[in-house]
Amino acid sequence: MEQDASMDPQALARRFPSHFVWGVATSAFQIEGATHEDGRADSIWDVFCRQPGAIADASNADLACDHYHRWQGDLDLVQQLGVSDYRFSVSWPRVQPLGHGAWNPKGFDFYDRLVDGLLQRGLAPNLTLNHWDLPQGLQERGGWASRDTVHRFVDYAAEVARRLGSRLRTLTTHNEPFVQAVLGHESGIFAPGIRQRGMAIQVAHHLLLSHGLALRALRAQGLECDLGIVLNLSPVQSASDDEVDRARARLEDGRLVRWFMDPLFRGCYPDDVLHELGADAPRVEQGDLGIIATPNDFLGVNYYSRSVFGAAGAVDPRQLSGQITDMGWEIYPRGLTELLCRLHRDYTLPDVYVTENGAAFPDQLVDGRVQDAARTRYIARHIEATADALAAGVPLKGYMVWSLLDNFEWASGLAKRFGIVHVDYATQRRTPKASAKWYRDFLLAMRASAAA
Ligand code: IFM
Repeated sequence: MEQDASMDPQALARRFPSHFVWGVATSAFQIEGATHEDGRADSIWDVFCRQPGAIADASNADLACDHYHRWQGDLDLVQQLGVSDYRFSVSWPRVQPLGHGAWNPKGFDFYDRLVDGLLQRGLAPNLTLNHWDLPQGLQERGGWASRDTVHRFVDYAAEVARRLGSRLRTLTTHNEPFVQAVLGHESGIFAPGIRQRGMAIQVAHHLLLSHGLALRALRAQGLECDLGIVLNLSPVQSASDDEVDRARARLEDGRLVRWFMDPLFRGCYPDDVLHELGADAPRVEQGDLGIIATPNDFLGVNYYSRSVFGAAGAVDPRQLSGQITDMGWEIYPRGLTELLCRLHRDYTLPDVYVTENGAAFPDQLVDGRVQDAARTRYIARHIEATADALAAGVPLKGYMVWSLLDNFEWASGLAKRFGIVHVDYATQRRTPKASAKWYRDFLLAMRASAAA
């Protein structure tokens, strides 16, 4: 493997404080399988997977990593990495099959065991309530486009917090509201597969509103763990200095970054995006923006790449630096530092975590090993970029790799592998890749430098 300075675990470890949080992340739908077991009902993604052509390789998540049955071995793998934290999500239709009405005790038993299993292994649980798998029962009542779903989410949040909250380190309301709103309701390439821009904007508003209301409800019930939200963010750059390119890049920054950051941290939607939306602007009731701006204990940032826009639209990543992952996303570690520093400059931030960062590559298992040098370099260089942001004063508290396991990569199906642990879907055998070994060595170096 080609080495560069950033890949030396010892040198990198010296750049972080000993209390920095290190983790790996997953989500329920992508790993659990057991989609029809112990009372779980359909989520919008189960239904979406059945639509011909929706999933690139025609796979589904019925089995995925079979984590529902293999969770103990998977938590052992997490422990062996030497991380302090594990980020996972609760499947709403597993614990409340229809998204309203009756709770499912067997569903809660699973998360009870999972959280206890983490604590027994000395791992801090970081729970996400909504990582996209809305109960289909709620979609049939209008889904996130309906204001009623906001209140159903608050009920769900309160029940999960009542049962599990005292054992968590952090609780996240939503993962990536942009993706749920825009890919799910504007481009329609994700569940529930709708193509209506006005609806997408209303969905985004309801996600944000439910976040603020849930925070208030959870604090009122005395929940003590840290509460926050996770956004997918990127620096959005202009293809040239031309004013038309710059204007388009600024608008796209508004759609991706400011549309979510401004209401959460300033209590308003950005004027330029509102203006451009025209009749598609969201219906906002009095008091909504104040609720959305309820203070967070933390902000999670999921970072994979930058975006570059010209007047004609997004620039193909292959025309940029030339280094791309299996998703076709450009490898641009410096963008993580740029993004975090910009957020720190433009907003008053709470604690910040990089809650997802990682890359898909077409890994091959050869003689029982996966030599994923490209992923190892990707992770090391992004940890280095995190250290640069920390040194610049960003209130960073942790970093988590996406993902622990190869898993169901949504509309791309099982073919795209993000794991630092390889999963053979035919046998369900797990094999830590070279990147997992590098991460473990880095975390050992972290411990050694903390002890020194
Ligand atoms: O797999 C997803 C995850 O569910 C949300 N963030 C991006 C990842 C890679 O596409």
